[in-house]
Amino acid sequence: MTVLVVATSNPGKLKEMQAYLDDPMWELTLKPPEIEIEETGDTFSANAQLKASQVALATGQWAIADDSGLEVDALNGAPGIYSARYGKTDSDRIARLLGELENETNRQAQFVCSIAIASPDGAIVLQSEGICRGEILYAPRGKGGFGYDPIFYVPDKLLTFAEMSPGLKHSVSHRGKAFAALLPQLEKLRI
Ligand code: ITT
Repeated sequence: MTVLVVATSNPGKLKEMQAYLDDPMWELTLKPPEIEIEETGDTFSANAQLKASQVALATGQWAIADDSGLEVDALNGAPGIYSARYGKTDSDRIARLLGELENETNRQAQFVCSIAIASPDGAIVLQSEGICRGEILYAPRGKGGFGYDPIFYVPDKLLTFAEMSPGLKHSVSHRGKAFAALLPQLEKLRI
């Protein structure tokens, strides 16, 4: 069993990542709260690499990080990599986004998730990305999930992420797709 430090402070993400990494090969531990990484990259991928690499170096263990966010077409891709910094709480962030979209009729958007895994020396050994297209509703719907889930509607499923079971969100979401691409590569590593 190899220790893998999950490099996130977001409890919603952590819960999903734990479900995807439910494998006896890994002993998951949480990033110590005193390790704070400044997200200075200008892409999801750069920030995921930064978080994984810095946490691996600081702990001397393998580390996995996820950088993700919501890109809204009518806002030229905003909030994008600034999704977490769009407000203090999930409801502030949702209110700001809905305010900026107001009566805009183009509600097309996508969630993006980039994942990186670093070895204990900080080197990035694996990376993957997943995208899920959807639409931004005019008002929140549903109580599940976290973050922007209540306003992100997936037309194929007729549900918001917050109305989906964890299993359904897993099968369609940006994070689910990124993990689906990553897990076979991870198994090949055989650390
Ligand atoms: P860590 O960096 O500590 O992992 P964070 O919340 O700061 O946590 P990010 O910088 O990657 O993470 O920001 C992601 C933002 O996008 C944050 O506001 C999330 O709530 C939101 N987000 C990401 N995935 C989401 C999902 O599946 N559903 C809803 N919101 C999501």
